[in-house]
Amino acid sequence: MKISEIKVFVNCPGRNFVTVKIETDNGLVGLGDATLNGRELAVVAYIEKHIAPCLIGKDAHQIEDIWQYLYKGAYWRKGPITMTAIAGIDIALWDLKGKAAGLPVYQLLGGKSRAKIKVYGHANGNTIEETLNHLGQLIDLGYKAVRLQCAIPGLEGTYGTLAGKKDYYELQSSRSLPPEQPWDTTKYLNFIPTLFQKAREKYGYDIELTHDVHSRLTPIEAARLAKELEPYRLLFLEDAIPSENQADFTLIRQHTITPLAVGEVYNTIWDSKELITSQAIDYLRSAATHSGGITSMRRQADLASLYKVRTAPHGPPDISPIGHAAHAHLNIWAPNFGIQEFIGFGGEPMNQVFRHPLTFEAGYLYLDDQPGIGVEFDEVEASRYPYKRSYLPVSRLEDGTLWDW
Ligand code: GCO
Ligand code: MG
Repeated sequence: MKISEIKVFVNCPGRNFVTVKIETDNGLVGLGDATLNGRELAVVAYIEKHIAPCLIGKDAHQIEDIWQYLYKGAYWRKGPITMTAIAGIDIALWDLKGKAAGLPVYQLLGGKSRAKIKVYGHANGNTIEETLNHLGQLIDLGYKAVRLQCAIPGLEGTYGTLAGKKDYYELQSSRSLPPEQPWDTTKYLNFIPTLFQKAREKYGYDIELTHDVHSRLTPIEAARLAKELEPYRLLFLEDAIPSENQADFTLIRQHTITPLAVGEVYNTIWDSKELITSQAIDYLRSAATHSGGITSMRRQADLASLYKVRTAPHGPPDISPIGHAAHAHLNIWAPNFGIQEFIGFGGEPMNQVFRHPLTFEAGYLYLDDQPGIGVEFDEVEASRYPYKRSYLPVSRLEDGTLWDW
């Protein structure tokens, strides 16, 4: 099964997605997701100009060797562009191997550890009341776990206020340049515990709740928030601080029993190694699409399992259905799977472009048995939706200082 062609597509059927298609000399096609929100074209160039020419003629079954060749062989290791490019290729190769074997990818990983995949949704709102109504709707849909985000009084446009807007955080700015949002830690810290207090008063303790700080606190501020949230028993507090400095999590850990989750901006096992081996976190949130594909995620899950850290893959709308399906295979297999972030797919035209094997029912995702990853990509339909430049917002303090996000 030799690689005969590698094509990369970048389209915007509602969101920008980078899709890798690998063709083989025995007529099979493998698909991978290489979408890096706001930096899509850099990954496209990396694959088209630097990777694809080296892979033509290689045996598509040699997934591990190709992974090592792209990681070690480039000399330049790690980083989101490199690791998203490797992920796009790696996921497509697993898809091909599954199709060649006539088996879903989870079977190649070792089979099912569970029948269905527990997910958490997002409840957002401009006010506590709006957020809690949204939470109520998700509970009615059967969600067992929900992330709560709410606009902070006095901080207009803070993220969390975009409920119902299909383009989510991005594509919000009419200028198609990064939108700017205000940030104030004091207002935020004064407000968030009340959101969770009210949620528990209204809905009790059976529904699991999480919160995403989006890296906006310092370690000691994060420790205070996590401690103040203890009575509301979060499933986890996500990205409490910027995550470059792994040792910072130990400081938070010393002060609180609120479980901690991190990893959506990580791209290799090295980024979370200290966090896992020192048991400073409880959930690892790296994504197949951004951290080297299924080959790398499998290793991360195995390392994490030795230290009782569970997986909770990043599942935002800026990962394509191919990336979500790759997670579903990993989640069905991983003995230490925790929970999957899932807020649904974008509807039309996205569903015309990608046919995927996932069904949501009563708080769980179900994965259809199909060979490979199980996603089909309609490239003719996709070509009707050209790439649109878009960015995540940036945060600034009132005095203009650029802040973490
Ligand atoms: C999450 C993430 C997203 C990211 C987005 C960046 O927890 O789902 O924080 O909301 O901001 O995926 O591209
Ligand atoms: Mg997050």
